[in-house]
Amino acid sequence: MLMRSQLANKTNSSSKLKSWCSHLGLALGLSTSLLCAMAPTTANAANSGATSAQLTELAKYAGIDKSLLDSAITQATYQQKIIDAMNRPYEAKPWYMYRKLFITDSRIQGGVDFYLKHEADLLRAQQTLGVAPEVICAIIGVETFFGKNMGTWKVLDALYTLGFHYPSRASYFSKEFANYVKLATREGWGLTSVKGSYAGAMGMGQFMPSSYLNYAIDFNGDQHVNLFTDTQDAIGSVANYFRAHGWILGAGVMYPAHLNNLPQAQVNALLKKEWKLTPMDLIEAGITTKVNLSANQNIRLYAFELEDGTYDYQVALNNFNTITKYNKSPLYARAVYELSEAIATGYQEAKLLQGQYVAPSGKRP
Ligand SMILES: [Ca+2]
Repeated sequence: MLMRSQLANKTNSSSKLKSWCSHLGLALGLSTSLLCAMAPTTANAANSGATSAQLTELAKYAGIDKSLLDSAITQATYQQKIIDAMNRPYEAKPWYMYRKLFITDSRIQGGVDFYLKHEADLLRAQQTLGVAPEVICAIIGVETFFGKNMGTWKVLDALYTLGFHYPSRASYFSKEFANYVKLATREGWGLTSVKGSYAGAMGMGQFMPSSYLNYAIDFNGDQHVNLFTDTQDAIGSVANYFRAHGWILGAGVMYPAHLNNLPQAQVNALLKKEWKLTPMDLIEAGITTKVNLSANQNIRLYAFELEDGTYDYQVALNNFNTITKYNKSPLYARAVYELSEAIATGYQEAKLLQGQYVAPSGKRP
């Protein structure tokens, strides 16, 4: 996850590849290591490592003693398969294919089960952090299938390999390496004992070390932040990340847009406005939505490719933008949103069977 939002700032293809491989792996129930790291390993690729000056700089950045980094480096192992995975070309998938990977009956049912099982913590997250329970469920569902696929790489090896042997992303990953050492020291983890994705993302919500340090919280009061086996912490941490990135409880996420035969050139101009678009722009262009959008907000028009080659146009609101802070792909954000809606509906139905009516959450457009 969070790794993806940060990788997302770098617009090269490797972040997308990783994200895609991770997604595909999750969707197929495979680990990313199985799916995306099948190229042969070359031997002595790990000769060059960090310089002492570099480690001094990183220690200063992370606010830790350099000796911790020196020690960590000696425990890390270069993994050629991680480099291979990062280098594999990325092929963008259209929405109609992407959707099928994530909006599945098993993932929806998994989300309903997760919601029912952790209802009290999810509702507490909603009350104290202001984030919709079904969205927290959907994130954990998309990222790791509710904690089932959290990654099989040693995080130390992943961040060492990418931080010191992958020049195009070394600046980012070497900092994450230092953040990881800081985090592991704080939490009392053995450096080589923690597993994650091949990019070093950890736990049920796949937090990169910097996000773990900055946004993960102890939501059950045991003095540890454990996103691996402590579901309460995972729920609270995803909610806290969303809170910090502007989620508005009770506000809408996205709505279908009706173009009403607007010429394509004008549609393209509106797409290009990104988040500078306003509801007044839509009105002026003759684009309609079934709901009346509040005037005083920034919105964005997105086009999602359908199987027949046409596009499905949607108006995205602030909360959609917040989901893209977790992973910048609009496909990811829409998948999370649609999954969250399906989970919410399934939850209401399950509660009804228990004799309890739960009103659908009204959303202000
Ligand atoms: Ca805890």
